[in-house]
Amino acid sequence: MLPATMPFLMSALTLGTIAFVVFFVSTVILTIPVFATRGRAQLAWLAGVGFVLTVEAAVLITVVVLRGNGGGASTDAAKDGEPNGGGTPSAINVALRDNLFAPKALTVKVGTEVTITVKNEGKAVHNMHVMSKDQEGKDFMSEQLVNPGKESVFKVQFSKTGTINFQCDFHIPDMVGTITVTE
Ligand SMILES: [Cu+2]
Repeated sequence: MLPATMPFLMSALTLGTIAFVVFFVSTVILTIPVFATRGRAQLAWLAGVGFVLTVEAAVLITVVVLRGNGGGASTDAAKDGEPNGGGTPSAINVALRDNLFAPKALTVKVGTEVTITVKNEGKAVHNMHVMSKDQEGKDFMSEQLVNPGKESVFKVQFSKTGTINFQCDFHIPDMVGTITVTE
């Protein structure tokens, strides 16, 4: 939300500032006798101001549109890369999409309780079902049905290192991923 709206606000402010400066400068210049008294010079000046403002507005609108699109994409990319690098997170966010997990490869530390927040960013119903029964004696999972736009929070904790599969019960075998449990 914030990254998408900030460029727009900044651009709107920029446009407002430019309009104000041009208006201010116009007011000053029109008090100069040569512009105030001779109709042609004044008209030429006003036409110039109008042209500059129009170009500025067009440029800024283009910037807003481009930044809006780019910003959205980079926000998603950042979410995909969250925060499962080399660390040992105690909280992980996973997006549920149509039909994939983002990210689909998670890493957690053995013995550490990790809170997983899944958010359904798709249009279909999804869930996250961690298939740890063989290793841990039980599975972990989000709410059975996570509706579009909704979140579900659950905790996982593993007592052994290894690799554990997870899935969306509605979209196997497409919507799957793995949790690597490290030392
Ligand atoms: Cu699904």
